[in-house]
Amino acid sequence: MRASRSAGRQKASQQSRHISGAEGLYESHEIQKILKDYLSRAISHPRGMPDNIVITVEKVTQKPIKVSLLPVLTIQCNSRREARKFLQAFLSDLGVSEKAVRKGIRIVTGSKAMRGASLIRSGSGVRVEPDKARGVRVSRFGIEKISQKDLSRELTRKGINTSTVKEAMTLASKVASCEGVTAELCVSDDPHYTTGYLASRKLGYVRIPHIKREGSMCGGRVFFIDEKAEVDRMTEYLEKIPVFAETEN
Ligand code: WAQ
Ligand code: MG
Repeated sequence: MRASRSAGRQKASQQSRHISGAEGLYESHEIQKILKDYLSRAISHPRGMPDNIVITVEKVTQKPIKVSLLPVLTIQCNSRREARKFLQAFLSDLGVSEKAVRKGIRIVTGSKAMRGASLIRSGSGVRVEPDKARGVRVSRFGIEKISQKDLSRELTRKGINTSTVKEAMTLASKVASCEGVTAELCVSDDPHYTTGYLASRKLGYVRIPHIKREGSMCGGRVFFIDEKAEVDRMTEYLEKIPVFAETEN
């Protein structure tokens, strides 16, 4: 689902502002319910009322690849300054250069809302996604039924059992499973949602409170990728290959 609002007098198809988006991988009997759910999300987003909503349903014939659901952890963080320090320290540990980190933070806290994610080379800090306005939109990811239940139980215990967290964890698990991805940085574009995350195969899904100021319209995602990673192959995997995350038992 993609909801947007046209900027000024231009038509929605020309220059438009991203309001809300969502995607997933579902069984055919779930479609009706999901469509209703996506529609209500589109028209009740805190970023505003859209004037254009596009919902696409595609049949997926390829069997989903199974990947591990990342473990979740929330760090104690009380300010944006602290959040920035955590990011710099964690990303530097993962081998991301200071230049790349600075660029990544600038993108996720900037005012240009993208629909998708930016790809940044971990060493040089060069930005390489094919479409800079749109970014790479991760799609075709879901969570295996039993794991969904296990996860809900765990998140309930931690007081964070929301679809926002579950969807973000599922998306992050697909991204982390992509060859060439070092880490993902995410800041919600919801002005009232101030917890973001840093995710990687090595760290897991690390939630960072106070990553942005309450009321801010900024938000975005950055995937830090290997210096030599093949962008076309990664984009194909992230956008097209069906993936199911599951907990390891
Ligand atoms: N693929 C790539 N980028 C995306 C996608 C996607 N499928 N969906 C969203 N983005 C980008 C886009 O630039 C958005 O502006 C930005 O990410 C934020 O998207 O554990 O809700 O849907 O409590 O606002 C984090 C949860 C929630 C933290 C993240 O993201 C927690 C969230 P949003
Ligand atoms: Mg959002």
